[in-house]
Order: sequence, then C-alpha cells, then structure tokens
Amino acid sequence: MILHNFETASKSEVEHFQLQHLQQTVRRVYEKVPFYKKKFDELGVKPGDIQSVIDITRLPFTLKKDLRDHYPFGLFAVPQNELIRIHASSGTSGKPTVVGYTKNDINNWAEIVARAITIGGGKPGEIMHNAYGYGLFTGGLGLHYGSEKLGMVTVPVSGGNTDRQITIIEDFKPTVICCTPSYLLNLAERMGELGKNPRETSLKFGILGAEPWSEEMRQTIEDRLNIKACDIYGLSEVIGPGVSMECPEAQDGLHIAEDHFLVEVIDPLTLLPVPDGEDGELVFTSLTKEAFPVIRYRSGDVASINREKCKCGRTTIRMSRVKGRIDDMLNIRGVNVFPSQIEHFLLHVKELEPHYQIHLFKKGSLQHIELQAEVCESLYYEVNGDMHHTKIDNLKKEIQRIIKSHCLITVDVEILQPKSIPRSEGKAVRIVSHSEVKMGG
Ligand code: DLL
Repeated sequence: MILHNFETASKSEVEHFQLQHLQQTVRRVYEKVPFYKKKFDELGVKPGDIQSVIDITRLPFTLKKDLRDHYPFGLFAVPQNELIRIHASSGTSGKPTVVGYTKNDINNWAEIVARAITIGGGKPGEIMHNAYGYGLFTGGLGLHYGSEKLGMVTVPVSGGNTDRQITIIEDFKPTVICCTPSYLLNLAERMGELGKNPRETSLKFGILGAEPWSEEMRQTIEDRLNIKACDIYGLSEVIGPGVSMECPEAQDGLHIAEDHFLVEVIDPLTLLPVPDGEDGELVFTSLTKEAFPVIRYRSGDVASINREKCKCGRTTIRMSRVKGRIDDMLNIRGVNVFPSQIEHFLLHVKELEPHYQIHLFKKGSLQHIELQAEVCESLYYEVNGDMHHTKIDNLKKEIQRIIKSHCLITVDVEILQPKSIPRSEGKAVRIVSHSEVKMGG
C-alpha cells in the first residue's frame, strides 16, 4: 500500500501514514527476525512503545556489519518461498551484503522508481536508455522495473560496450538516459572521439546516481550533452535506487519517498540528531518492506535534509546531494575532506578534464594525497602533443593553491596526459589507497 498523494500531502497526513507503517514494521521485525528481537530486548523496548514517529529514536541502529554478520539470509523476515528476488552489494570490503524482496516489495519498488523517473522528466511512451549494470547490483533492474511500470519503452543496455551504446542512442532516440554520472561523461567523450556531437542526441534528461558527484560535475554534464541532469539516490540495504530523486525544475535537493522510508540525520559520533540543514549521517527505516525491513539503518552517507516546500510544488522532505561516505572521508593532518569537495574545486580549473583520482599514501601515521588530474586536449595539443613543462608546473601550483586555500590541505599534484585516468563503466573509482610510502613525494 502506498500514499497516493504523497507528493503534495500535508505533514500530518504523511506522519499518520508513517506511524501506521512504522508500527507494523517494528512488530514484524520483532516477531520474525531474532536479531531485532534481541536488540530490542537489550534496550528494553517493545513494539507497543512506538506511539509516535518520534519514538523511532528509542529503537536500536542497524549497521552494515550486522548484515555481514548475518550473511546471507539471517535478517530476512519471510521464509524463502515468499521471496522472488535477491540482490547483493559488491562487497569490496569483506562479505557482500545480501537483500531480498517479496512480490509486494518488487511492486512497491517499481512504483517508487516509476515516481522517481517521473520526477526526473521521464514520460510514458518515450524511450529510456538504461545503462546501469544489470545483475546483483540494484541499479539496472531497479530502474528497469520502474521504467516499465511508468510505461516507458525500456532499453536494457546495461553497462559497458560504449560504442554500441552510442549507436543505440543514435538509432533508438531515447529521451532519458540512466547511468552513473561518470559513465555519462565517458559516453560523451567517446561520442566526441567518433566525430559525433554529444549535444545533438535525442536525450533530454539524465537520471544519474549511484556515486557522489558535485554541482560542477552536473554543469559539465549538462553542458556537454545539452540535457537536464538530475540526481537519483538509493542503497541496496534500503531498497536500491529510488529512495530519493531530484526534480529538474529546482535541482535543489532530492525528494525522499517518505511514504516508504523514514529518514533521520545523525551525528555519527554522538549518534544524536542534527538540526535540519546541517550535514550528518543519513539513517533510514523502511516502512513498507516485507522481506528485508530495516530499522534505523546507518547508511554511512553524509547529507542534510530540508523540509521546506520545493519550487516544483512537491511538499516531500528533501535531502541534499550526498557529499560522500564517512568511510571515504579523507583526514589529512586533522582536516576532514570529502573527495567531492576536491572535485568541486578541480572542475573549475578550465585547463583540466573532469576526470581525476585521489591517490592516498601513508607516511608514518599520516595520510598523504597525490591528486591525479588530466590536462585537457586543447592545452595538450597547443604544445604539440607534448607536456609543456612550464605550463604544467604552473598548473600544478595553481591547483595546489586552490586546494590549500579552499580545502585547507596540502596535496601533491600529478598532471597526466588526456585519457590516462581509467574511465568507469559504473561507479567511478575516485580513491586509490597505496600501502607503501611514496618516495620523494
Ligand atoms: O548504488 C543504488 C543506486 C543505483 C542508486 C542506481 C542510484 C542509481 P549500492 O550499490 O548499494 O546501491 O550503493 C549504495 O552508493 O550508500 C551511496 O554511498 C552511493 N550512492 C548511491 N546513489 C548516490 C548518489 C546503489 N546519488 C551507495 N549520490 C550509497 C551519492 C550515491 N552517492
């Protein structure tokens, strides 16, 4: 069941709906998932104690570690014969996290994503090019089911095989493309190499997410492809893509599907709520999920929330774009910086391409950064296809100065030839950690 007018509903209507579903979810996990029963009992809290939405703060948090500890199916709230789908995260650090869906979960998710695509500019009957990876990753199938539910003609291209994607875009004439922002830049770059103008495709809207990206990256994408690029957010533990979606009218925060997910923002150290508008860790509680409900799941993602009505007319609570994951926050001699903050400044440097990597080295107990950035083709060829040392040295110094003055950290800068940083087909790798010390750096 969903709240049909959720996009314009009053706060009290939304809260009433949320409370009913929160109570059901809490009862469900208490009765069906021993892990939650144990945690609730340890805190002395019973499902009947949840009398208002605010009472959620009495419940325990759930961590990614809890999912790993119960690998693969230990937190599922339904028997296997009620499941119809399983997804899993890639598990870069340790065991993957596995999530399950009942038929109702898949239907709700499709509805949530259909709404998200509508918010992002998709319309029934138009063509949607889906270049998110299909498979255990939730991006491909999540957007696929949502797009079909909306009635869009869905092209399940998946990731990779970029030249073929370009031909398909030319021939099928989609209006919407769904992929990571870094892959869309990659596609645009390849179109240029093939002598095609990326501004002249049929595309009008990009529904881009699954990785952090900055406002400057948006502007670069919109400019290179002549589209409106909007941010879609989600995480497999909570459902997958569609937890929130930005509208092209305002491009000012992502509308959270708050009839399905209750959001809190906490200080990751004190675990106390932070005021609206201030950055903190996003925490989600699912309200309608059957197979894999989550209670106060700590996403590890840093953002803020805003309860004001959006310019587009929707009254739903919005979250800011995600600055980054707490795990990816760099701590350089006591100063905390997210890669997306570095991206923000780097993309202002007109001599650079929007491709970069942050290489981390340890020097004793200290972290040290080498920022690798690509010089743009025009500067590269201006000096006869060779790196002009004085120009490159000046560029390095300029980047160091910008990062020092805005991010308050000292970085080494390596300027690379065009196209030397690996291009992504899905989530871009922005941080590369090295265990050894970089000599002479
Ligand atoms: O990335 C789901 C997704 C697919 C979202 C397609 C959007 C589009 P996971 O693989 O479980 O799920 O990774 C979730 O990716 O906790 C964030 O750290 C990051 N992430 C997802 N969307 C955004 C975004 C999918 N729009 C993790 N901005 C999350 C920044 C994002 N980070």
